[in-house]
Amino acid sequence: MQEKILIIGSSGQIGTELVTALRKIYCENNVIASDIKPSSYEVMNSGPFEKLDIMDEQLLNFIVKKYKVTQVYLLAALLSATAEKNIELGWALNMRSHSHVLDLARHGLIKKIFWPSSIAVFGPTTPKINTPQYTVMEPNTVYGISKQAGERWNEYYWNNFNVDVRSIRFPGLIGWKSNPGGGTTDYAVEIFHEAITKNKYNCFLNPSTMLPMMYMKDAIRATIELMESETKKIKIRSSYNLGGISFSPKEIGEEIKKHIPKFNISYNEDFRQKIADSWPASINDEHAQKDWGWNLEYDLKKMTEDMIKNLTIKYQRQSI
Ligand code: AKB
Repeated sequence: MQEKILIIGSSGQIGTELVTALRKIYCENNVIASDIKPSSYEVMNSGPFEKLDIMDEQLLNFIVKKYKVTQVYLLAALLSATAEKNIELGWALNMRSHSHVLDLARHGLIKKIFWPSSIAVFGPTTPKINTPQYTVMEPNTVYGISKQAGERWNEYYWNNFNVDVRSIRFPGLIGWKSNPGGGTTDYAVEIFHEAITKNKYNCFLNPSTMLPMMYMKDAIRATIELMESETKKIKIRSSYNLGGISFSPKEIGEEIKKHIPKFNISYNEDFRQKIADSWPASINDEHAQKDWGWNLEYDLKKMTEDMIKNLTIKYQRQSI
């Protein structure tokens, strides 16, 4: 049977790249991009796009039936920093969108769901180094609480309604195709933009804040590998830990300096420092490795080279 895939949140950090990757595998017309706002030129011009406010359950059902959708990737969410500024919207959007999509599967309209969780499910009482899959989880941000509740819903829908929902606890994601999206880890995206355009960056976290991060190419590959794994291999239905690479603002600054010697980083902590301090510094992902063969490709050096190369070309093209 031909898969028809709906991506909700195609204008965001993951969506921008995932739509293109899935269109290469499943063909342009079988991957429907959707978002409340238009997506990148590449996404808008390579296949179908539907304007969708994910709070509108009726419209979601209409789109799913119109295209005979079989799989949904629900990427729309308010990230940690943005959700702290509007807690009601953060909670409503993150929770309702999720239950709308889970219910599509429960009622037999779709067969498979991808829903990203986050390292934000952990909190200040979680062991910080090499954080295990199963551990204390007391998140203290709206975003983290919504992701933790979402993980519990995933497992509940799998256990009680056999809903095939798959999930990854993403670390901070770094990519060059889209702009930062309101997350605490987004300093590690902003730093590249400012290094290339201004040779300097004023970081909102302190120099030694270690956080787990991942290059977008690895994150997209992980998502597709998890979704394409045989059902029997998926032993964890809440969400899988993925480790990525751990570094501090000082360390990434030093790596960027190797390519842009004039680059200078300064520091001015804001409210996001407290969020970062509540998250792990590094993550243990042995379950993902064992269950579905996860393997990281990009380290800090390789990611920095690729980011600087591609972002520089992007800015050069924009200035022509
Ligand atoms: C954020 O910083 O809010 C996100 C995340 C870690 O999920 N990038």
